Amino acid sequence: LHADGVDFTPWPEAFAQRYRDAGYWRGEALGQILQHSAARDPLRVALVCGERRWTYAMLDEEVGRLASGLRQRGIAQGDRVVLQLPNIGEFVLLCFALFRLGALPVFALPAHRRSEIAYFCSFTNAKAYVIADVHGGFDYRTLARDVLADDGVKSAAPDLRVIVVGDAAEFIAFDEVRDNDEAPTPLAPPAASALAFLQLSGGSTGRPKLIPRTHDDYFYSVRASAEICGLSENSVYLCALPVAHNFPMSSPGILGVFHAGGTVVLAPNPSPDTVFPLIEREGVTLTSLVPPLAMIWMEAAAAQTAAKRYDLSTLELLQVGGSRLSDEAAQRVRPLLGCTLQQVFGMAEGLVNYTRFDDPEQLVVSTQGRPISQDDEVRVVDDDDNDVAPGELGHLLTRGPYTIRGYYRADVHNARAFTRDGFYRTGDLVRQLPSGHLIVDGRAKDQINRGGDKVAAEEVENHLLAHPAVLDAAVVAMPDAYLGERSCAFIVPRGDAPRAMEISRFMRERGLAQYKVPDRIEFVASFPKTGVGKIDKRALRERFVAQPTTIP
Ligand code: J2J
Repeated sequence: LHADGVDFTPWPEAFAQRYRDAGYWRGEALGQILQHSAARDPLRVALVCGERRWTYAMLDEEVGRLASGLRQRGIAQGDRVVLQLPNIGEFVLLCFALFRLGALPVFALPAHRRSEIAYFCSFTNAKAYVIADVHGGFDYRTLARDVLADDGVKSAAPDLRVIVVGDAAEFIAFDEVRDNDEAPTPLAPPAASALAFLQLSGGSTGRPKLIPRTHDDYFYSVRASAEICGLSENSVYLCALPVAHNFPMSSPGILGVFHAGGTVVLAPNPSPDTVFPLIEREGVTLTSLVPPLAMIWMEAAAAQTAAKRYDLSTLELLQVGGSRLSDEAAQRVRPLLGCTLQQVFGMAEGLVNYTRFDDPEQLVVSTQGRPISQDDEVRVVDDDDNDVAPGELGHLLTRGPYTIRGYYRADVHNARAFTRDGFYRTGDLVRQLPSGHLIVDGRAKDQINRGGDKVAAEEVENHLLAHPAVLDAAVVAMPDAYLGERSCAFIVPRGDAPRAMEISRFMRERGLAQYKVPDRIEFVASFPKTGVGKIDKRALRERFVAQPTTIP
């Protein structure tokens, strides 16, 4: 366990009481989302994955068997399980099975590699690691072998079991975990005030931070999101983003749709070739995308010919978030896709903002929405934490009924990432309009937002510094027409500069997710410095402002 035995920072009791009194926290565990909907309408289709379909009753039954089977294999309440699956039905089954068991999924992304996964497993003392055999041309069993051989994992997660969906090789097959007994043992539901899972932070530090969310707080954000987005049992949601990400999971995402009793359609990838036929076949009514994908979909829709045209007319709502959508792109959504746009500005730490259906068009295309809850407290402050004048640009601080009060096992970092009175320092620069709507206009955190994929500069810099020919390194964002930003590593070499290719290969060999490998590498003799002698990243970034670059 953690040194002082506390894994997360609870809300002060007065706040917790207020959130319960207001009806936000209802004492229900996330597993009940499925059970409620199965009781209401057991025969409705809950989940579609390729040619496979599950009704709510089937899903509920299967989740119960899986939870029981996991329990028999020694996974108990409170245990951590690193879940790294693509958009397949088994993700949903396992996620709910772990919720029902009270074990905590750690939501890794398919793009993560040895460096990230070994860290998640060891840092959380994980009991199990779940993968698909092969996906997107990558064999995750090879990754699992590397993870098991990692010294940190061996000592911190000594009995890590690997569960594989598909061909399990020497590992445990997912199909064998299920409890086949006539009546699988019912499990005691976890307390709603307990942790439900660990989500990943975009982060700005050397190691990714983990976000502890409780059943109570997350359930509230899901329920309120489903209401704001008008979900019902007739909603058909296409999950095209990686399902483990907070946006497609909860804003309102798959959990919101299951809560409303609608249908979730999992897309294996977000390309128009894959999703347009799915939208037509399943009568999809809403989906969520990051801005670069929204732009690709719009182009593809505009390019549909009379001879080969998919019917997208069922699509009512396109949610866009994860990074800033330009006003120009926002204006094109309805003309090109024939649906309503909703901007979503959220974060896995909590606060989620939506533009509303009755907002004037001007607000929908030019703002990133307003908070879910009346009890979301938002402050916009200067560098000294003083409130700026209304409408001025400043740092966004927030606290509320579904925003964490601290990262998982991170006391030292928490002292910096949260104010003393519990506001989360989002690292985003915003303006707030009198209506409460926020406009995201920059970032103070040392992060690159690569079309929604967050890259912590310090994490990449640490890997670069491990190369013998790198004396110093600074990773900054450069503007990009397609992704919004890409990453550039400025490197001061030790002696002769190595080739950029050599650095990229080194980064991959260190087991870093591909999206974190710098898009561009520049060797320089020295770095510009600020008055106090720190690397002046602003000056480095400004080298690109003159000529935005796109690298195919
Ligand atoms: C500008 N920046 C944005 C937006 C997020 C819903 C939607 C997104 C996320 C998410 C999420 C932005 N315009 N519309 O969890 O539930 C940047 C901000 C923010 C960070 C959070 C959800 N929407 N961002 O993106 O945890 O910088 O969550 O602080 O991945 O993404 O990233 P993440």
